[in-house]
Order: sequence, then C-alpha cells, then structure tokens
Amino acid sequence: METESTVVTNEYGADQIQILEGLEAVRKRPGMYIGTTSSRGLHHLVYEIVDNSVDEALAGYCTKIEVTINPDNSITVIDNGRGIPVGINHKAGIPAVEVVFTVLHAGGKFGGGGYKVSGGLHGVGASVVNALSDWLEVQIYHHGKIYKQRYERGKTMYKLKVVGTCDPEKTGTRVDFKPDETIFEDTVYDFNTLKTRLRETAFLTKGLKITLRDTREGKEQEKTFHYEGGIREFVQYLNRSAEVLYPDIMYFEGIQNGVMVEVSMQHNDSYNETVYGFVNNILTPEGGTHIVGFRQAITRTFNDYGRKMKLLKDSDENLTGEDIREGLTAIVSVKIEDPQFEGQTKQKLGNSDARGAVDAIVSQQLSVYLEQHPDVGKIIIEKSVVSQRAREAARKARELTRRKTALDGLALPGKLADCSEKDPKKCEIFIVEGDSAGGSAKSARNRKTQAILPLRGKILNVEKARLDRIYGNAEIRSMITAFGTGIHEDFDISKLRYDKIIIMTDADVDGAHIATLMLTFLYRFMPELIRQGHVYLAKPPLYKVERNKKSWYAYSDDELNKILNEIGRDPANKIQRYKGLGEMDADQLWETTMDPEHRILLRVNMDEDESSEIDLTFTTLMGDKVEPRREFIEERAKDVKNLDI
Ligand code: TSJ
Repeated sequence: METESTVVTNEYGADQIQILEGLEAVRKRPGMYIGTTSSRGLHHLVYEIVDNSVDEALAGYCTKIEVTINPDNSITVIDNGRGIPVGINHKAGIPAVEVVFTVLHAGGKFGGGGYKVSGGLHGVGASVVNALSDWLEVQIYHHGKIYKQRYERGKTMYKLKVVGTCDPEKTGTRVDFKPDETIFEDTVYDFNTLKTRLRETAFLTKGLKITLRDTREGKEQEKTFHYEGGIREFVQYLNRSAEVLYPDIMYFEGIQNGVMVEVSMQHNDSYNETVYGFVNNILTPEGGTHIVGFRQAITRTFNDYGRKMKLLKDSDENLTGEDIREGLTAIVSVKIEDPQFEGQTKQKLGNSDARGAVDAIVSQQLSVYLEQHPDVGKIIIEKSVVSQRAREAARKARELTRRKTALDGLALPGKLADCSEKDPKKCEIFIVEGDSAGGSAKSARNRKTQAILPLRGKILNVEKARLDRIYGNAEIRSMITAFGTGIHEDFDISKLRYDKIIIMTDADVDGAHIATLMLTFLYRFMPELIRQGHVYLAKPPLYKVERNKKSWYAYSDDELNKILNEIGRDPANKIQRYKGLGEMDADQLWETTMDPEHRILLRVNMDEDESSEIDLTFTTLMGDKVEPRREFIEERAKDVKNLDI
C-alpha cells in the first residue's frame, strides 16, 4: 500500500451503506462483540486499540505506545509505528484507514500475515470500538503530513484530510475516542485496571515501552513499563516476594509449524504452581494445548534427566508433573495465526500444533540447559522427590478423612453449632475466631438458619504449608467437612451446605490478618465459592456511643464523627471502642453484626481478568519477604481493589 497521494475523492456508494449497517448491528447488540457493556467492556475498548499498536511493535516498526486517560474519560493512544496506511483500498474504494474503522472485522486478523495479537481471543478490532464510541478521531503522521478523520457513533464525519505538516522523519498513529455513555453502564476508567493489563502487555512484548498517564483532576499519575528481558522479567516480577531455589531464570524460544513459542521459568520455595499461559498476548486461565505441551515436556525431561544422572534410583517411581511443578513460576507464551478456542467459555486453546511446538522446543532446550547446569538440575530433582513423598503422605491423610466420612455419614465437626434449617439456600455459617467470640455468637445466633464454627488460634497459612500438613490441620478439616463441598478435584458446589460463608473476626489488624488467612485458604482450595459469591466478611462496629440510655453504633471513624456531629460532642457521651468481638454481649453482637436486618456484610469477589493480580496479592501477602508485603499493604490502604469487597 503506497501512501503518497493525499486524498482521492470518491462518491459514497452501496459499499458504504453496507458498512453502516454493519456498525449499526454492533450498536444494537454490543454484547455480541465485546462480551459485556460493563466496566470490563469499557476497558476492553482500550485493549482493542492498543493491540493494534502492539502488532506494529511485533512487526518490528513500533517501540513506544502512550495511553492517556483524559479528563472527560476519553482515551488517547499514540504509537510511533508506520502509521495506518492512508492510500485507497481498491476493494472498498475508500482509504485503508477508513476501512479499518468502519468495516466490521477489518482488524489485524485478516491478511497481512505475521504474528498478531489484535483480533485474537475477543479481538474484534477498531471498527467495533468506533461503533461503540460517541466520537473517535484518528490522526496519522506520515511523509511529513498529518492526516485526520473523525467518526461519530461509527459514522464518518468527513473524508480523510490533511490537517497539517510534521517532521518527515516522524511516523505514527494517534487515536482519540470517547466511549458512548448510552451504551456502557459505566464510563469511568480505572487506572489500575489499565495498568495491570498494560504491564502484562509490556512483559509479553520485550523492548516495547508503554506509558499510561492519568490526567483527570486529582488523579494525575503516570506509569511506564519497559522490559528488555520480556517474560524473563515477568517471572522475576512474579517471584519478587518469594525465595527462589536458584538464581537463573530459564528461557526457551523457537518457532515450529508456524507456532512461535516463548517460555520462562524458575522455582521458588513455596508449594504453589504459578504457570500462566498466553496466546497472542491474551491470558488463558483455562489453559489448553500450549500448557499441556509445556507440562508434558517438563515431566518427561526431568524424569529422563533424573534417571540419567542417577538422582532417581531405578526402583523409584517416576516423578509426577505435580511434583515437578511444586513451587514453579512459569510463563508460556505462544503466538499463532489462527487460534482456536474451545470449552464452555471459549478460553481454552485447542490447536494441537501448539502442544507439539511447546513440547518440542521446551524438551530440547531444557535438556541442553540441564546438561550445562547440573547444579540447578539437582536442586529441582531433589525438591521434586521431597514433594513426591509429601504428596504420598497427603494422599494417605486424605484417604483417612474420606473413609471416616463414608462410615460416619456427614461426620460434622464437633465444634460446629449447626442450624436446624435443611434448605442450604436459607442457611449461613459464621466462621468465628476464638472460643470466647464463638461462645457469644452461639448464644446470639438465629438457630434455625445460622451455624457457628469457632476456630481456635491462628489458622494455618496454606501458602506456606505442604498438602499433608494442610489436610492434617484440624481447623481446615473442620471447615472442609462443615461446608460439605469437598476440595480440589472432589469439589462439588451442589453439596454446599450454606448459601453464605461469613468470616467474622475482630475489627483490628489481627482480625484482618486472620480473615486474610481464611480467604487465602478459600481462594486456593475452593475458588468457586468466591467466584459464585458465597463468601462474605462480617463487619462489626468499631464504636458504640451512648447518651441518655440511647445508643448508636459506628462502623468507621467517619461514621463516628457524623454521629457526634448529630448528637453533639458532649463529654457525657460515653464512647466505647470495641477491641474485639468478645467485648460485645450476645445481644449486641446479634444487633450489630449478625442480624440480617441490620448487619453490614462485605461480599468477596474476584474478577477473572485480575486473577493473575489476585494470585500475586496472596503470594505477596503470604510470602517470606517483608518489604514487598509492607509495600503491598501500603498500596492497598490507598486503593482497595483486588479483593474488591
Ligand atoms: F487499528 C487502530 F486503528 F485502532 C489502530 C492502529 C490504532 C492505533 C493507536 C495504532 C494503529 C496502528 C496501525 N499503528 N500502526 C499501524 N500500522 C499499520 O496499520 C500498518 C502500517 C504499514 C503497513 C505496510 O504494510 O506498510 C501495514 C500496516 C498494517
């Protein structure tokens, strides 16, 4: 496509009418094109545009992308690529750039060849963003000229025109757009949501510099992401708060049968597997063939290596994949021209080429790496053998619990004060820390619908314990049996015995820590309970204000001030600060924290888009190093987002 000419006049004909009908369809059923018109869809618009610039970077022509949130919540994206072609597209009879914005599916997916991230998993292209924007303007810097076109709700406002000149050395594309408020439920952008995704994009596109800027009043801030190490630095970032088992981050790359593969990995001393798969830069939480290929490769290669180096005896059983992946942090990134997605949510990669390519490239390069780094090989095999033994012990411990269950029927824990109602939809369970608070809660509750499970002492940190210890832990076992769902592969939500699982802890730092430990357990072992909104935090009051035999409860300092302003700041008010649940009597506990009519419950939810960030949250909070944890808590104090309560 040559782009010497300025603008060729062209009458708008039948083709253009079809085009408009296409975009009209997008406006009529936006959900079909971007999945949702919620905040998630709103942010998706930005990724759709940015992905086009990322493609230009992958093609080797763009090194910098700037994203700006403007004061009116419109977005500006600028890159220093070649500029979208402005020459006439002969099939459509209009400039190529106009095709990009007004013809449905003219995104990067079609034609051009090469590896592209736009038009990937949900990729629908720039025309959908245009259709769903109140207005959109594109400017192209090319051959010393600045070209411009504007669209309103998808309709072209004027023919592509030259609006100025620029340094002939300068090339690039600028797109400004404002999401249509009549389509999106929420039109306020969240800096942190964009930040997370753009950081991920920068990790996955080594060398690319991405800047995110917020220019809204009172929210001014800026972040730049630029990783020369690419996904190696991603693994380093994910392991930043863990103790690593060896200093190297392994890195493998190659192309086979048109599948471009990049893998980086490193073990830490935790017991968690943190393997993230990406297809065309999009996270695939449900995995797929690329992840299967990776697992096959490491299982086979480490077993072969262990035998060859006599680190595994002939009589030893093979290490399982799980043994090897314990404590493993890895990124598996593939780029493929025509990704096929399967499964219920169409998020699981199906291309069998990807399995073969990842398996071959990782097997081959990992064997070479291990030959050259026997010290690392030894550490990993020895760690895996320990894991194998622990897993065997855990299996025995679990079988014991299962057999017990089979014999004793439900075998509910002795400490559980169950409710009498049999319909789980009407039931709730309070997990209460400490026997004394548990006692008050037992007398306070509505016995028909509210069950109480008191837990003693600090609950086990599952981020730092192996499975055998976790299954052996009495508090954890009583939670598992009380909920009724089982865990891991046995998990069955239809067996859930309570509609609401309510964590009730003191309103202080220790209480918050205990709540976090419980959430960590639920997130790791029964994430579906959180996903489906069954998990809540109780919110006990911080203060009680009494005056003339009347009393008020305050759940925050702000609220306390409000109450004092209303009733007057009189020394005769006796203000009581609650340090723990145990200080309230049963009536007060019922009235303030347990009574469905008056209590405040915070529902815990998680956004799948942010699951990698949530994983990090737990790793950060529960990991060994103190510094990142403090930073995290400080950051969170300002912005309670990830656990989004
Ligand atoms: F798609 C889009 F309009 F949303 C968009 C595209 C938005 C932004 C901010 C940037 C881009 C974009 C597109 N940046 N760079 C490009 N490059 C091309 O479209 C391009 C340029 C030259 C050639 C060529 O073969 O000469 C081919 C392409 C695809």
